[in-house]
Amino acid sequence: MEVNITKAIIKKSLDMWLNNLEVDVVIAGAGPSGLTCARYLAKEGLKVVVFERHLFFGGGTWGGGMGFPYITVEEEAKHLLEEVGVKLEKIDNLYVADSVEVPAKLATAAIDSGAKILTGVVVEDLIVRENKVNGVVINSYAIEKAGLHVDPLAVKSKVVVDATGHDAYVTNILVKKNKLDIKVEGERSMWAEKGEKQLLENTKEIYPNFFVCGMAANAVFGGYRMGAVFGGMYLSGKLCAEKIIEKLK
Ligand code: 48H
Repeated sequence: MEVNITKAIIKKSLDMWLNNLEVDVVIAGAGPSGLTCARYLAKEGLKVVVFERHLFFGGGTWGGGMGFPYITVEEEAKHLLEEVGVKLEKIDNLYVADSVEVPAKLATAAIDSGAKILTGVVVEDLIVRENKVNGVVINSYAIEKAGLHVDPLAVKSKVVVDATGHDAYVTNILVKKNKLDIKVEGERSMWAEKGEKQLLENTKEIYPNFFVCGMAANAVFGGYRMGAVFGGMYLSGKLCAEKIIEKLK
């Protein structure tokens, strides 16, 4: 029995990794923007892998607002939660959703659409050839956390999306290691309405084959933070997917 358990896991993992070494899109970060982006890309039939450093998906959603277990979403974005079956209640001009239900349903929908979410994997670098991004360099987050000197592996992709949230981690690495003339501005203090609008303006391809979405997009371009309103994150993820689909057509 013990050997059968081990064999089943190793065989399945090996097949899965071999099947995901060359994909259409790699998304770094399984927060609300990354999960939404993954769902829309996979729905189009694209091969999508989401690498998430933590063992859980959902990014900054679980804790709601200051630990109160709800998030809010605006009218324009509520359909993106309704599509995945999230229950909403209107309070004043906003809709309120359960902060545990939302990531669970976004991830389920992304997986059911065909996206592969791999947790415990950190995107630590990029493959860049002739001024174009060609894939990502990955490592086990446990190895990184332990500070072990263990060399990474790599996955090839046509497009990479930075959906790593406030730190815009992957963009910072891209800029630093490739000496790019891109300034990562860092996000600004809270201004909900403005920050939400800026998310959409800032969701774009900022280097050949490299897109930013969600809070990472505002961090790159110096947009405002918005607190526990998430409509912009879902809309940004969807817009990013639409731009990638257009590019890969
Ligand atoms: C793999 C990584 C890496 C890496 C980080 O922070 P997120 O939830 O990001 P968004 O942009 O989808 O949503 C932002 C939202 O949650 C938020 O923070 C809001 C609305 N804030 C407003 C405010 O005022 O504070 O998710 C990013 C995910 C996380 O799960 C990280 O663990 C993961 O990316 N991640 N995964 N490789 N190098 N870096």
